[in-house]
Amino acid sequence: MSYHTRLLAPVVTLLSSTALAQPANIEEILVIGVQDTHTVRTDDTMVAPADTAELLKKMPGANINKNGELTGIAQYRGMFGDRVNVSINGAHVSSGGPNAMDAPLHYAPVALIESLSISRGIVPVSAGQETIGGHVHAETYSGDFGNSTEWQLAGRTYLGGQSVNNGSVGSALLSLTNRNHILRAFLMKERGDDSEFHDGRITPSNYDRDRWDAGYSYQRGNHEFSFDFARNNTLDSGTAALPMDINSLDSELLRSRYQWSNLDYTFTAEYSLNDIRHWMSNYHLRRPPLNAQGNPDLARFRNTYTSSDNSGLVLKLEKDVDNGLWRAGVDSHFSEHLALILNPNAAAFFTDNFKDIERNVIGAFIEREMSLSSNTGLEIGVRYNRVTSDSGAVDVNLNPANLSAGMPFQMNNMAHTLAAQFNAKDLSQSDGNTDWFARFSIDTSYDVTWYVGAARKSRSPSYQERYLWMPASSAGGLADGKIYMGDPDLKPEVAHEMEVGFDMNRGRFTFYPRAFYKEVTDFIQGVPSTNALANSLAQMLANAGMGSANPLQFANVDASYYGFDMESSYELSERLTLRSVLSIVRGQREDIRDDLYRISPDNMILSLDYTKNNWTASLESMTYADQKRVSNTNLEAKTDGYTIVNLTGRINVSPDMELGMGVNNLLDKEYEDHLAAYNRAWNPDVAIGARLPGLGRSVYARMMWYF
Ligand SMILES: [Cu+2]
Repeated sequence: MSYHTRLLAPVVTLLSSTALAQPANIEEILVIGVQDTHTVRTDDTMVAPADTAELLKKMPGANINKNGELTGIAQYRGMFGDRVNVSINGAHVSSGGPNAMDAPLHYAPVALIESLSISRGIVPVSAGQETIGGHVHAETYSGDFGNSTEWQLAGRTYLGGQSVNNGSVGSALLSLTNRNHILRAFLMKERGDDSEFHDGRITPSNYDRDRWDAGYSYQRGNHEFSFDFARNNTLDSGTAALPMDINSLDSELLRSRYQWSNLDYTFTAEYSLNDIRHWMSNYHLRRPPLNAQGNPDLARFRNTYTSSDNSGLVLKLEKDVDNGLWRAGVDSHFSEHLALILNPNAAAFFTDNFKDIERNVIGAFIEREMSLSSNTGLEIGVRYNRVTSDSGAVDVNLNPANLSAGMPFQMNNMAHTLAAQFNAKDLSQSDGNTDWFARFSIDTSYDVTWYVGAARKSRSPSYQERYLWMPASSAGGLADGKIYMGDPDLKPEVAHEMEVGFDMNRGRFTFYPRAFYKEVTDFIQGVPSTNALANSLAQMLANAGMGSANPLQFANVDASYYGFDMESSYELSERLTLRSVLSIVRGQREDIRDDLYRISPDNMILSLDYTKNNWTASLESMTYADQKRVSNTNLEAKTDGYTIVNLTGRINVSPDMELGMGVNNLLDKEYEDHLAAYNRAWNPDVAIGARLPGLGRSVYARMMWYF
């Protein structure tokens, strides 16, 4: 793994004319900053799993809430889901499924990405619209312009396999380039069987995904233009932590970018359009629901169709000035969602889980990066977002007349009453949210740059939090086994955060610690529902073997997060480097005594890297503390600590070819992954409701051939 670092503010080179008709001279101004991102480049990092979100485990403060092998939800400093802004080449993808089976990083497969970065701590307001919990950025391969008019063909073949699930991935990236044009294409196929753990298999955890991309870039003079199209089709893929599994996720992703720049100005326009169609079911990959006699219980079969249509536009202007730069822009993200629950055994049965949902965000921001003196730098910015959301009128038919697969008349009547109550509410909502941030850094010499930052960030409720009208588990992949009710009148949550730290680069030693505190007012969290009708319907459904009783109702509460994370490295010798990453976070309610749900346990990575001529090897330990600070509200189970050991090696057999091999969980340690939720699918090896185990030993290999 390598650290690719960027200054807090980019190095700004500019022409400055001095007073009194002196000839103009070129001088360099450096805006003092600290390392504010952590990047993992896939060329330098061996990744066995198919899910890009797994890379987050290696980054300070970051982790993954794993609901399936292709269903990893980004977590940063305790916040996750819609609170963490994920961008892929600058574009934001709104998940097709209301339980985030296709969390945003689903659309950036490991074989396609060049790098994955997190913003450490305070995120500039230009990074994205809603960044209350942080910012993750994936960059895919796009090819490089040549330096003559000659056309050149270049490419990369990536083949990989792993033993834990007989998984394999094959991909090819091709580019035809000269100095003005890039034509590119990408093709990928990956699949895996059910994953093994120490005492068995996680069923279902198989996956299957096809992907192709085609793109074009053009540059001439001050202009650069690009256009990309992708189809990302996920087939049967298990998500044992959720009530259903993926049947299909068919998506078309389109993005386009134009940039114009001269000495003083850079103008960027980005547009993206995503179209996602998704089917899932509770019977095609996992054992279908059974009745007391052990026969299929036709009334409990469910399949669900969902869709997401979303588009984004960003217009941004940067101007270089004497002591830094100005940056201003406007952006929009519009999304539409639908989720329809069906029973394949009862044609008339349906539930509008979500109907004609809209959630639109229009924002504007302005930022300033400046050097205050030769050793101090400041970055400030402010953003305003207008968030509007709405839902169509919902309907339901539990098909009570169908004796073999319908549901009782009484339940149907209760569901109808809930729908009517929901439809009578004012569903159209709009919020005006103001965010700001400031980061100050001072180079104190002695190889240390101190840094302090503060921000106010907000997030409007998700469509699930506002418009879930019938008790159900469609809650953005919380996977706590609870069922939820939404509330259209929820207010946006607002966080105030502070961060302090320093960067030390002293010869062979680097050390980047950060401490943070974040207070969130109107934090959106499920609290025990007081809706008597919803509660009794949930109880009746639970008695009939569907969902669970005692739903939670999304509500505005108060919460806080604090913690510490750091990355550090020490060159023991020319060839040997010791690296470490430490992440500690606490998240708690401030209105009652409770901890927040699904917070990463304290963890530390220690790694010894050896490099020689054309090969490298790395021995790594990942230690997780027990997690006893759990959410009583979410009935969260505690987990014990553990250490797993990983080994990797890579060799450049020729300048064009690299072979890599590794073993994850070398000692085949049996452990519970606190962030992997609970089993919802029948399995002889894991009880329903038990925490899903961490994966067993996996030997994996990859080959990369560049041409
Ligand atoms: Cu789904």
